[in-house]
Amino acid sequence: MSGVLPVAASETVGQAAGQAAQAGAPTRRSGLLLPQRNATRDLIDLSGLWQFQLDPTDEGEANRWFEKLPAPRTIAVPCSWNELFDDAHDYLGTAWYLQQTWVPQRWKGSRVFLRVGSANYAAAVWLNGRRVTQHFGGHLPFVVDITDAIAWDRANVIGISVENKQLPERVPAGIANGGGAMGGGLTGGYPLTTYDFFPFTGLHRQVVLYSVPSTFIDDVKVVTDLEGTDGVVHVRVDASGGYNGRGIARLNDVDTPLTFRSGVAEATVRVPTARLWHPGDPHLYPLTVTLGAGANVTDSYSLDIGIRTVAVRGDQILLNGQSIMLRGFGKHEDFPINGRGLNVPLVIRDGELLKWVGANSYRTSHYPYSEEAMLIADRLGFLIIDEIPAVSLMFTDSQEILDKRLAQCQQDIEELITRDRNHPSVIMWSVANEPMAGLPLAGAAPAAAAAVSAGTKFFTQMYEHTRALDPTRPVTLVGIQSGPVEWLQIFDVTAINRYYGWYALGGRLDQAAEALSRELDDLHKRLGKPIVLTEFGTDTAAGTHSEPAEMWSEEYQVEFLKRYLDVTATKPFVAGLHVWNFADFKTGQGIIRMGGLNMKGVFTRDRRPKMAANFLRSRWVK
Ligand code: GCB
Repeated sequence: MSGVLPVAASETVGQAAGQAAQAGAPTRRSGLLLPQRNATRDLIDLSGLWQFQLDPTDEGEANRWFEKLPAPRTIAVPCSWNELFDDAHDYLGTAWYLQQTWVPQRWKGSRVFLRVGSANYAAAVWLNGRRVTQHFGGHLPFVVDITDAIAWDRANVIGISVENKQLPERVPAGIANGGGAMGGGLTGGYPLTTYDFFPFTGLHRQVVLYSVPSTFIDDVKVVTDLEGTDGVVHVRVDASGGYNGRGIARLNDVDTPLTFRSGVAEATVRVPTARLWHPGDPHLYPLTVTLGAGANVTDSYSLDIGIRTVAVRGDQILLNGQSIMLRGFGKHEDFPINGRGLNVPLVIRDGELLKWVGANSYRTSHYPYSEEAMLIADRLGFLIIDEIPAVSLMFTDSQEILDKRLAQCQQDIEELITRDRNHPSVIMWSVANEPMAGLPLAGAAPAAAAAVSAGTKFFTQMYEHTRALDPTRPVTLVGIQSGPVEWLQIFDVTAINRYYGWYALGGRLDQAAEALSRELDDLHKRLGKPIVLTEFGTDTAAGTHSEPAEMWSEEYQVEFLKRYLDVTATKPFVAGLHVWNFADFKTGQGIIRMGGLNMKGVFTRDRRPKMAANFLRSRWVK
């Protein structure tokens, strides 16, 4: 039986690894609870039109652009800026966002927080001319207490600077030397990045103000277990200010008393003959926790939970004690115009299409997705491999740089687990995608021993850190083709990306299938763990056809997928198949990405099915 999760790092100064310390209030790493409105809490969503200005010479701070922009234009929040303005298409430097809002008088006496859902990559926030916080790392929320900086008699001015400079110490890392002799990114493209997806930039999710009572529920942690047919739900509630008093955990209309000591209360609630959460029946139970009880409730917070267990036994992944096969995709948050900005209708549509094609799972490649996406996964029953933005980490870099990246990765996983741990859909954490001990696809060249051992040290630390934060879920790392097996060895589940038949053995699908089969058997023999193929796919120009099947045609994509599905069907240790990719997505410009697109989608960028989508549906829908 698993215990209640330990507390995540709390009250951490909002300063990332390797960044010079700057004035700013603490950014809280506990209490990333999704803000909600109820009898004791309120919120103002600042989504909509903001003022905006590019700052290519980084003069904004000195000239107080956080109070007034000299030449503003209007932008949408949330949204990436790149597909809105032609002069900002490839711009990754600093830009400024400005908004004004009154704070209602009825919030006086409450604590008020400002929460930024995702600013990619680095952001600093000013309120009424005062710098209140900063944050490094896109895709995860940060929160700052602004109670003492609020003006009650006029509109409050919120200024946010955002930049996505591709610096080597960041995660993902930038390219240090201007791209070397060829002046290109990892895939030869522009902008210069170490990954192929487009480096969309901006305020990507909502900016909200929310109020809570002066003593409030700061965090809720739920861990579920099974005893026979009963569900056992461990609830831990953290309250602010060392609260000592009573409360209630109401699960499915049954009240369990909570007793807080020094701000912490724990309870174990039994749910007789529980309806377990799983993809075929993603049943959710409502949970509300309160401070105080009856007429004296001073704060409450509600969420839906799923009762389920996840485990790895031998070479199987178990959901509720039963072996489960993950069927689905690697995805991206990507759509025309919005870029990586939150697009709620798209989250819903993708959920529908995932169901239509018969998927039960996906990976949040290559960064954490929106909280809306996680809620939809809970409700529709998708098994999520939840990944931090650690894509293409290179271990031939200096120790100083590796140390800075490690600190950023640790911050990312702490924030991700704090945000997502209560989602039943999340079944695994992924701490990296395709780390490298040398140039990619240099298959024949043995990886440099020093780089392999630097990576082994790095990933052992990441594994241990992640397990300490959440002992209830397996942890994985997604390995690149020809990458070091030593790194895979550290993790609970072997996750690998393979492109036999595309980047290797292109056009030779029979040989590709044989190579895949051999390597899977070999890896299983060496590691003895479940293997998830987290990427396999071919670029496919929708509407291009050929007989016999040739690369880039829809027929080739179908044939390729058929081989992979057939080979893996004979290997019971293969516990998951994630096709790369769910949909075509935007990349930089380069000679291997026609039209600035990665076309390995089984749907087009605007979500029309290619032949491959129908093929997968014919295999996956029972
Ligand atoms: C990979 C990467 C993914 C790329 C993909 C490709 O291995 O993990 O980010 O998009 O290959 O299509 O090249």
